[in-house]
Amino acid sequence: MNAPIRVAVTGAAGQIGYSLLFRIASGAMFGLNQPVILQLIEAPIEKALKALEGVAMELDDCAFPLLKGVVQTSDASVGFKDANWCLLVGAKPRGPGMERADLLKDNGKIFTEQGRIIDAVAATNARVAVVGNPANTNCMIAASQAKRLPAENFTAMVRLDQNRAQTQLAKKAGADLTDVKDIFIYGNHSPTMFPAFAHATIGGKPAPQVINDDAWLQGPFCETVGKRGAAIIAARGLSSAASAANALVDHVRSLVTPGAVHSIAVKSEGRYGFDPNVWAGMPVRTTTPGSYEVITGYAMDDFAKSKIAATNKELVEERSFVAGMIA
Ligand code: NAX
Repeated sequence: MNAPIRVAVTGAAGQIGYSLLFRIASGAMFGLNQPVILQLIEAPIEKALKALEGVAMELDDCAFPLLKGVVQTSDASVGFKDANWCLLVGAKPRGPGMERADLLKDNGKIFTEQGRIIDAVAATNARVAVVGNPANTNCMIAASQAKRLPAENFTAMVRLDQNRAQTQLAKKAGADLTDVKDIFIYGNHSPTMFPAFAHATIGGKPAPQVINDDAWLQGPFCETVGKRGAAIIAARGLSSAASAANALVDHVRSLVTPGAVHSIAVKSEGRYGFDPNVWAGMPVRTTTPGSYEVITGYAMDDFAKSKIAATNKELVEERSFVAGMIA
């Protein structure tokens, strides 16, 4: 058995937290030989902290063998202390009539502070994964505060979009889900993101050849994946939570599994035509646990280039709204 690692989770009493924490504590994220200490961070709101107490009681009641401790706090410098992984789930939701620019700025304040504190108190070489929306831009803001931790340690989650795309392709092809490979998400975690179907394979053959319906791939497929979050809200009355928690388990699990190929949002450095300083979804291959190399060299046709240009434009615009917050 390894020594326990510390996993900090913000927004721990929220919807996603309620699905996520039990998966981490059961070993789904870091494996069955890896004990964990959960460091749960909530906003300094009485109701949220009370709810967090209840979640911690339920964690106790699960008697998870791998769970070696639970910290509950609203103080980020306590919650991120010595954390090996910082999972930034908590964020301010968009209220009725709220402008996108205001949402970006309000969340920008949260992620500026969290980025600064993580850089000051988290473990050497801590990894940060951002889920709270707007995830790509929040990740960029947090990373901009870091002087000690390198930018590549900060990733944002597009795995839910990848998982959604994989399932849609399998259903359309009448194939088993596990036969669908190499479907990667480019750009923002928003309806503009691009699931690059041309590079996917189904049963080892190119997905466009198997599906044989380019109009569906370019139209309904991209639209269904892009607007899936809104469809879940319309059906459930609440945003995706269990599937988002599951996607974060997958995001981190893939990042600690050498050889795994998957999509994460990283600092683009100009790859695939993105602005060099935005965090954009793209394919990576995990090298050593927690580290990865971006897979470059996938050729993009005109359709793909136009989709990437659109999602890049949105990321650049988001950055312009928070320009004053980027250190
Ligand atoms: P909830 O509103 O249920 O929970 C959020 C929790 O965060 C609340 O308990 C709140 O008190 C807490 N919080 C707010 N500010 C905080 C701070 N400064 N420090 C610590 N905790 C803080 O939202 P939930 O459904 O759990 O969603 C969380 C975030 O995930 C939202 O921003 C949501 O938009 C985003 N999502 C991102 C997805 C992705 O694929 N990247 C998909 C799912 C989800 O929509």
